[in-house]
Amino acid sequence: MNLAQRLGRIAAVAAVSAVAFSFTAEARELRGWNLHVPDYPGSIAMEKFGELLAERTEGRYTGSVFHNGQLGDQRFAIEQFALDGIDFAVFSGGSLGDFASPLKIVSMPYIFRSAEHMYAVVDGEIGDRLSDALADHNMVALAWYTGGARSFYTVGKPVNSPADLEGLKIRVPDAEIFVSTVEALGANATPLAFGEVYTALQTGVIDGAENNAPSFESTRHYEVAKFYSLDEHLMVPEALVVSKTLWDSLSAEDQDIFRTVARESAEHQRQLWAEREEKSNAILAEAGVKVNAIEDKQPFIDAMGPVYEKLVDTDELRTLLTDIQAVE
Ligand code: BDP
Repeated sequence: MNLAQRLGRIAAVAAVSAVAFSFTAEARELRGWNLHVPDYPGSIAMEKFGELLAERTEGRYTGSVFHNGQLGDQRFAIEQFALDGIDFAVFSGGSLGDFASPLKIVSMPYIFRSAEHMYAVVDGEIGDRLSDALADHNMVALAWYTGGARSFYTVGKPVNSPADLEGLKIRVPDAEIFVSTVEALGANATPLAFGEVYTALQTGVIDGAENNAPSFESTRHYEVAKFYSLDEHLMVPEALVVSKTLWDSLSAEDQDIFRTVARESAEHQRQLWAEREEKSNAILAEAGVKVNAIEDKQPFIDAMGPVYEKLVDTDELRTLLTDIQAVE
């Protein structure tokens, strides 16, 4: 889809939703962008955000989630916030990092010691700093979902060390952190939209990609890529954001409601995530995917020096990095 087609689609979607859902004069139907299939953990949690919002505001605000990237790919959707084309969304910290550099830091390779460490960082004061950094892009981050840990999946052979990635064309999301990380590991990073990866794998345009198990499974990429090598190079938090224009128009009471239901939806997403990971792993095993545990991740970690040198390039970002590392 080109830009004009996408804008046309957004306008059409907006018109339909305005007619279908405006059931009282004051009711405001919020449009939510989502990349994933409807039964994905984040998709269900976004729906829950909309439902809770309708319940707690007694129908003054309702949410309608457009799944499967129907409203455009991620970079395009992020840009839409500046134009008030989308009211809420869940975006990858890695993708947001191209717009607001602190988000890049929270998406650096091997930055978190564990999922608990990531939650402690984004749920605390640092999460507020990240949200502030998004203000210029007309977004407020209300809560954080987990994006799991991303690892490589390949068509031809497993990956045991960075040397195995040498010369391979690996699809990455179109954002600097993903490109830099995968290139530092020796592969040819190939940015492509999420929805284009299946065909690219099938036609041999790429040799592999990288993602968490639920995305690898829900996209059915495993039908083509039969090796999943768990180096877990990126653990990327995902922000549930609302438009700042909308946020600034809310009363203090409504802001409280929005924040509370966003946090409840994130709680739900994190629980669903653990269940979906298990289910995805079972589906992958059933489909004959060879999962490669990679006991020694040190060579992957050691290769990340240049990524840190290149991207953590201001005092503000260096302080943020140290602060993230200091969180217990
Ligand atoms: C998924 C993330 C999404 C990314 C996508 C991708 O939830 O934000 O954009 O991977 O690889 O896991 O494009």
